[in-house]
Amino acid sequence: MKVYGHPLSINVQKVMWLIDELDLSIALEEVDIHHNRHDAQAVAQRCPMRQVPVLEDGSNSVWESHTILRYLVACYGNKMWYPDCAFQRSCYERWMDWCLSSFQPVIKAALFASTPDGSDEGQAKQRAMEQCRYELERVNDALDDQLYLTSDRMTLADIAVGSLIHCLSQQSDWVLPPNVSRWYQQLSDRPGYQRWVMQAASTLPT
Ligand SMILES: N[C@@H](CCC(=O)N[C@@H](CS)C(=O)NCC(=O)O)C(=O)O
Repeated sequence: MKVYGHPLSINVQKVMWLIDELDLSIALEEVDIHHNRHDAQAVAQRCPMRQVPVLEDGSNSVWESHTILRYLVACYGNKMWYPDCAFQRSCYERWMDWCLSSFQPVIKAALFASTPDGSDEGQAKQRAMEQCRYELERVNDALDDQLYLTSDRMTLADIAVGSLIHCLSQQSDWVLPPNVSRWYQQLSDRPGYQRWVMQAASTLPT
């Protein structure tokens, strides 16, 4: 098994962090799909969207980062990572869906859009920052009486959303809300988070 991806991609970082948590020996096949034609072809053969990450498991290719996370825990996780009960799974899956559909696009617009101040785009960036702060407060609420996002145990919700917190923590003009800051410290103690998320300079999908 291998993962095609680039270590600077947050979507790749999520997958590699989970691989560490599950103690699986799945290597990262580093690809540069924008500058290397051979790499671009290898990814295009495995993912119709020509994006990374892609997990290759024998003759199967699995793409979309959160689908890969679900696949890995379903195949290789214990009951803590992949409970039998559909409702228990929904408790972390809703965070994963929220993360991809709402939180991650807002972070991308707030932190990674390069726009001149005062322009329409600059105002859009400002609005995205306000939305990002609002959503971070909702994450803070969820962490009010528990160690992790869904309970006192780590789940895929923490892998998906937690992967984004490091880049927010690096913003000099941002202060993480208190529960989020405590949760970030917990994640920072995990070797997989240190190796794949913290040690890479973060970027978001282009
Ligand atoms: N929703 C996808 C997004 C994948 C994605 O945007 N990947 C980026 C890297 S983070 C990529 O491959 N960009 C290259 C391109 O789109 O050409 C996922 O979560 O896997």
